Amino acid sequence: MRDANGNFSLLHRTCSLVVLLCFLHISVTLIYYVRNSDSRPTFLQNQQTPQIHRKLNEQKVSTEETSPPSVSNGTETERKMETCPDNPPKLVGPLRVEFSDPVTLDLVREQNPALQPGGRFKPEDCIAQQKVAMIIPFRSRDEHLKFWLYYMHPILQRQQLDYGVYVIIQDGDETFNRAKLLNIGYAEALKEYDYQCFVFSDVDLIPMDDRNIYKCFNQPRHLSVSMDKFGFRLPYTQYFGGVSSLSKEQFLKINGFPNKYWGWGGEDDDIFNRISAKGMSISRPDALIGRCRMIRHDRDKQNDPNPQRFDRIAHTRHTMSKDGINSLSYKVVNVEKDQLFTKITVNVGKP
Ligand code: UDH
Ligand code: NGS
Repeated sequence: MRDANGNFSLLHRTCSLVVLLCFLHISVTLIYYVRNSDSRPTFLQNQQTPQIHRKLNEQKVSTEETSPPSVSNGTETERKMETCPDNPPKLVGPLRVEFSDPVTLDLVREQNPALQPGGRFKPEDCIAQQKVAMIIPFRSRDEHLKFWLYYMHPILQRQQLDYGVYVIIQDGDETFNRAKLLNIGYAEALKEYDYQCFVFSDVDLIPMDDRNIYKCFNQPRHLSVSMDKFGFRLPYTQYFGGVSSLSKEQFLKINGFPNKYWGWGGEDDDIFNRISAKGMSISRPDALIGRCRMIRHDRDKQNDPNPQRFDRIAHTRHTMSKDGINSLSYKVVNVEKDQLFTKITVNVGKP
């Protein structure tokens, strides 16, 4: 009997101890949870409501390398909306990009019903961080332009940009002048809308990852850093060709781009020289996110390598204050507005 009593009392004490320990454990957990409610584990953060998710993204704004968000002077509804996040929620990451099956403009129009005339778009549920003009230098590359529009419109919409697409067409068949067309794109786009950022894109380059955001950063940005034709690496450190972005301030600081590079080559190196002459550096996405494909093609007519290019890039620092956006002259020949783009045909003169 004494044994049974002894066993019972031991059991009783053990149970009390277990209950006490459980109570202690719950109390400590509760206190810890209440004090740290903002730093819950990631799996919980991912299940939060969109509003909380947006807050988390907002906190990152100050640490990111982006330009300051735009100040909106929009409508009442716009004022109530929040700025779009740094990491737009609909991005999908790596993309399949290929050019074997041709696409039609009608298909691209059908697939992008949210576009406004001129290839314009604004996100519906938040205020875009930046107003971005996409500038494409162009002549006789219609097949490439269809692919560009087909791939880029959905990407740019997922990136939640307030953007417009400007195709700047060199009229006639004189020697091609890529950089001058880009200057014209800057000037013409600004006549239409208060753009703060300008993305300059060759028509034959498509990003392979939509996290490569086509916007502006604290330094001029080189976006096509990892091209298939160069084995997914930079051909040389100073390379600034293909796709780049500059804010209005950055563009004006370097007096825009040179107007005197007729024919192929060197104008992108001149732009690089301007940027470094003004004490800026190049910002780039990492090599994985910056992968892109180029549509293979033959050399264009009237765009042979420019024999003067080496001499010109040797003198950028002396020429850049006189040759640039401050000396730009051209004539607009035609403007065409489509759901997918604004095409501006221009007379750029000749060498
Ligand atoms: N561009 C045109 N039409 C032209 C020339 C150039 O639209 O006649 C535009 C187009 O946006 C192009 C960009 O200008 O993507 C740059 O042209 P580029 O000739 O400097 O560069 P790309 O990479 O060709 O297109 C480089 C020479 C290709 C030689 C190929 C030999 N297989
Ligand atoms: C350099 C050119 C750049 C050109 C780059 C890549 O040599 O303009 O090659 O060209 N600079 C000079 O010629 C001074 S590419 O292979 O894309 O045709 O962008």
